[in-house]
Amino acid sequence: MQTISIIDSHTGGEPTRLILDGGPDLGRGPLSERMRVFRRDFDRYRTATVCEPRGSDVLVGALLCEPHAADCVAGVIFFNNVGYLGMCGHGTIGLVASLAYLGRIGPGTHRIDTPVGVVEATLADDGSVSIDNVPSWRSRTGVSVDVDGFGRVTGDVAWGGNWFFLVDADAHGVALDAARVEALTAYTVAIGEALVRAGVTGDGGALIDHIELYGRSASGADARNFVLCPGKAYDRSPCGTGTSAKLACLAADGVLAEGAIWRQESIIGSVFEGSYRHASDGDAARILPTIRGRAWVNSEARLVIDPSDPFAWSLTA
Ligand code: PYC
Repeated sequence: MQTISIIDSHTGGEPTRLILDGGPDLGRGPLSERMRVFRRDFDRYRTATVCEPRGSDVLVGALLCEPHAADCVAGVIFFNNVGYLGMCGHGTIGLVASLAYLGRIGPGTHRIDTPVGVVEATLADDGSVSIDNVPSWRSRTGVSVDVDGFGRVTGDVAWGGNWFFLVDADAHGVALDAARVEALTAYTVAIGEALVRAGVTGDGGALIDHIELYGRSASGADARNFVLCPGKAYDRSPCGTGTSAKLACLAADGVLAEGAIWRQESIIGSVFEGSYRHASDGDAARILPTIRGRAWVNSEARLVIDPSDPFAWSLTA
C-alpha cells in the first residue's frame, strides 16, 4: 500500500499540509521547472493530499523538496484544491514551524527555494516566523471593471508572490464582517470573473487569481482584509502574499514609510505584521516585504493510497 507522510499546521487559522515523504520525484531542476513536472505528470499527488475525500477546499498543500539553490535549507512547492501557487506566505510560516517541530531547524535565518525565487525565513525564540518575501510591486492603479450584479468596482493590480486585485471595501460600501463570508465570497468571485472578461491581468498577461478586499479594522490593526484564493476558498490568515501586495500599494501611494510596521488583520481576526525595504536594484517601484506571523503544528499522519479505493487519489483524479 502506498503511503504519504504529512504534517499539518495552521497559520493564523489557515491550514498547511506539508508532504514530508512519499511524494513524487520531480528531479533536481529549478523549483519552477519541478512545479511544471508536478502539474504535468503527478497532479494526482496534489488532489490526493488536499482534495476530498481526505482534504477540503480550504487546505493548502506543500511538497517539501531538496532545494536547487545550494544555500537553501529546503525547497517547497505550494498547491491547493485547483492548482499551484507561486509563493505562499502563511504556508512558508507553516513550513518553518513544521521543520522546527521536527527538530530539523532551530531559531535563526533559513533560506527556502520556491518556484518564484528564494525567500528568507527567520524563526525567533518565541516561535514567530518572519518571511523576507520575493520583490513585490504595484503594477496598475485605479482599474475599474463592471461586475455582474454589483456594478463598477475599482482596484489596484499588484504582485506579492501571486497576482492580486486589491479593492477598498469601505469605499465600495462592503462590510468586512466574518459573519458575511458567503456574501464576500460571491462578491470577490464576481470581481475575478469581471477581470477575466475585461482582459485585466498581471504583468505579461498573467491571470489575477487572488482578490483582496481591505478596509478598516475594529480591533486596532492598521487594516482588515478578506482574500479570495483560486479555488474559491477564502484565506483565514491575513495572507502573506496578499499583505506583501498591500505593502507594495501603500509604498507606491507614499503612505507607509520604509521600515514602519503595518498590522494586517484577517477576516477571522488573526494578524500578520508587515514592513518593507526598497529593493536595492534601483527600481523604485519594487519593495522587499517582510511578513511576521506564527504557526502551530496540529497533526502528523500518513495518507494511505489503497489501489482498491475508487477515490484513493480524490473524487476526480
Ligand atoms: O499566505 O500567501 C499566502 C496565501 C496564499 C494563498 C493562501 N495563503
